[in-house]
Amino acid sequence: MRIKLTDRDALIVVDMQNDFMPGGALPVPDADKIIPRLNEYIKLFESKGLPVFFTRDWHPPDHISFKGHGGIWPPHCVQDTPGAQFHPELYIPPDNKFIISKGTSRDFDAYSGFQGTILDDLLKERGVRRIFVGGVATDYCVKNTVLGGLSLGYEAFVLGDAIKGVDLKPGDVERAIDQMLTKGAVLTEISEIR
Ligand code: VGL
Ligand code: ZN
Repeated sequence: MRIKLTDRDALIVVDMQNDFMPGGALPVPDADKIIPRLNEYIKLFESKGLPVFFTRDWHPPDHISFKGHGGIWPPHCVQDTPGAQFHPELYIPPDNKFIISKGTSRDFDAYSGFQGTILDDLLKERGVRRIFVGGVATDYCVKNTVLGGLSLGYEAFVLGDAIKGVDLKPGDVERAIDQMLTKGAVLTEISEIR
């Protein structure tokens, strides 16, 4: 299926932070391998004057998702630490980009970039109707961002060649993709997008 980008489209790059990369606090296998492809998408959207949103996990040091504080995850993406920075090779455009921090309050977690943020308002202000979503993790924040967008009425495209998952339980990634498609998302890749 060929997809032509229009002025109602936006790119959402999910959580491409050091802690989610190999060697980080909560590594997603091969997460760094998708950076070149994500950069292609980012430059494509930039070249068309379309907005690019970068979500980031941005937790306080005692966040409830952390082991010892009620959660299941090792501490990760603690505000203002190197692990919370975007991977240095990720291309961040100088203009028309937005950083969306989530999971910022101690007592709430957010797997969706829409949860507790102004992402929906920023998209609506710009007349965005279709979101293109890549990043990590397929089975957590990518999935929940796509499902959140769909339930808010956006059309959602999952960038199949620019996502990586955790697969804590084998099959989680496949199930996550299936769930997104069942709710109406479209799975696509760079060769289909113009
Ligand atoms: C994520 C686990 C915990 C994600 C964030 O970005 O997918 N996963 N916090
Ligand atoms: Zn987190």
